[in-house]
Amino acid sequence: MARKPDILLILNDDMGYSDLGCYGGEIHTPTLDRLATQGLRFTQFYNTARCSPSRASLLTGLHPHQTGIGILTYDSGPEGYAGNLNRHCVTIAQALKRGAYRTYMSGKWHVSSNLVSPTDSWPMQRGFDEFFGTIIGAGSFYDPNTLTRGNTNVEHEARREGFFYTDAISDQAVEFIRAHHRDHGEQPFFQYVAYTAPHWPLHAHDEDIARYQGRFDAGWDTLRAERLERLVNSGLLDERWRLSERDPSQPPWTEAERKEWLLRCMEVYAAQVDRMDQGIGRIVRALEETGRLENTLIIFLADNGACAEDIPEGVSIEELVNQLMIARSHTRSGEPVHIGNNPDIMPGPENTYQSYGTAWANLSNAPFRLYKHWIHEGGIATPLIVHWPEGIRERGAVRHTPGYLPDIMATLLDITGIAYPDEQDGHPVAPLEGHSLRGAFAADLAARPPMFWEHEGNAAVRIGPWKLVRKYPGPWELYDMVADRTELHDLAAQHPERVADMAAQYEAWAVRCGVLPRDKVVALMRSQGVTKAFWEDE
Ligand SMILES: [Ca+2]
Repeated sequence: MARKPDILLILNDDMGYSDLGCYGGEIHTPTLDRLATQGLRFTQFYNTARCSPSRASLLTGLHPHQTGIGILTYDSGPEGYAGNLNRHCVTIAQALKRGAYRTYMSGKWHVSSNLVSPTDSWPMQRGFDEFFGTIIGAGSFYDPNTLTRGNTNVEHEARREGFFYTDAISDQAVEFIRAHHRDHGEQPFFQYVAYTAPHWPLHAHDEDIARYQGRFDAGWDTLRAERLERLVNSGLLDERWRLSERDPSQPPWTEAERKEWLLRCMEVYAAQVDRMDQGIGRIVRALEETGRLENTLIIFLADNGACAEDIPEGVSIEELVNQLMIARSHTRSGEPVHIGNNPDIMPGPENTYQSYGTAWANLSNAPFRLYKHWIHEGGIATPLIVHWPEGIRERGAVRHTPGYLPDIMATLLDITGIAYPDEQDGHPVAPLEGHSLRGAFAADLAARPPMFWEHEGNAAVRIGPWKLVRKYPGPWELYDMVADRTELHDLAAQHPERVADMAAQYEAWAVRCGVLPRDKVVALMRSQGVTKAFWEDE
């Protein structure tokens, strides 16, 4: 029997559908472009709209609420919203270990509420043989909080000259591959590489930022139209789909103020993605040099759509630094960090902490509507690149088969021939929710079961061409995704019976998976003394 493939699962953080070069964007991503032209690009793959829920779903093949990750990882919250990966799920690492895989992780975890002491929801207790990365969901790229190796805090490792988290994640992944090949070369490996780029704060190197000087000067309106044109020309999107309107809260580019600062924000964002691609290049090279690339299944995707969150000036440093642990008050050399989107301060260096804001996120998600947090296409549509020379015959093809995060576990088990367990460490495990996409490696699949999403009351169900979607607290909207994937023509009024049927299927799913209505979540959090949930700001 042929050796089981090595598996490299690469996830990044808060990136739009059309940012990568091979998905119509301006950003220089030669490594991902190469993987796409020698592998497959999926056009209708979906995440779960937010960091922690997406990671929980990706890792377990379940829906986030089933795993204890209803919203994020704060430990205040009712059943199903506990903020810790619970015992009724298994991770891909735990499942693959049953098939003699060795398992490695480099990067962001973000499915545990305890950031300080190891718990059974930390990576080493969830099937990983080796772990280097952060437990928390965001932070300085120069000096990340909760930097951990195994179960030990190693924040001191960031104090060395030249440390940058994106590079550290890449270099660790390379080292894991080389050490595995040297010490366990006959065994297959699973490696999960979870970048924090390009999540805020906007941190990047001058040389990477310089590459984008002038690249975005045409402004968001022109660039959104150009992206759609490239996506259509490359066969990823249908020419019938119209560009969504510019976000109504944002001015036309011609009327925008503080353009020098605005451009710098987008240039730094691009540089963050660029730096990640450089690192993926080193990882792919390590696979080539060890002779493992041909039989490595590489999967790349993003955890949610681009993020429109502003980091206001005057935001509480106490909250960000001490309570949430997602920022540092001072640089490693002792300078104060300026937190907030102050247009007099150019983002990039360690003493800044900014985000690129709504208008650029609107570009990142072009041609779709809305952002991270919402279940409209801008929130959940992600690039999905699959590369596996020994397992995929076609080169550079595009697949329109819809899929979502629980399908990744199902696909990996299908390919490796490993059974999904019904118990782990004595605890019963919920049945797998995903469906294998292995068949789509050869050709588009004809049909798939319904897909469901919920996050903060925003929700959707997709059945065949129909998508029923709700922006909390608004009513259900209905879209024909074959005719109108950019969600511009709400057909709910024309199809009341279809709306009622799909809404009923959604409600049944929500009850089965432990989804609580948003007002109930808020009320329960209030009753536990939480005066304002972090996610209510957004
Ligand atoms: Ca994210």
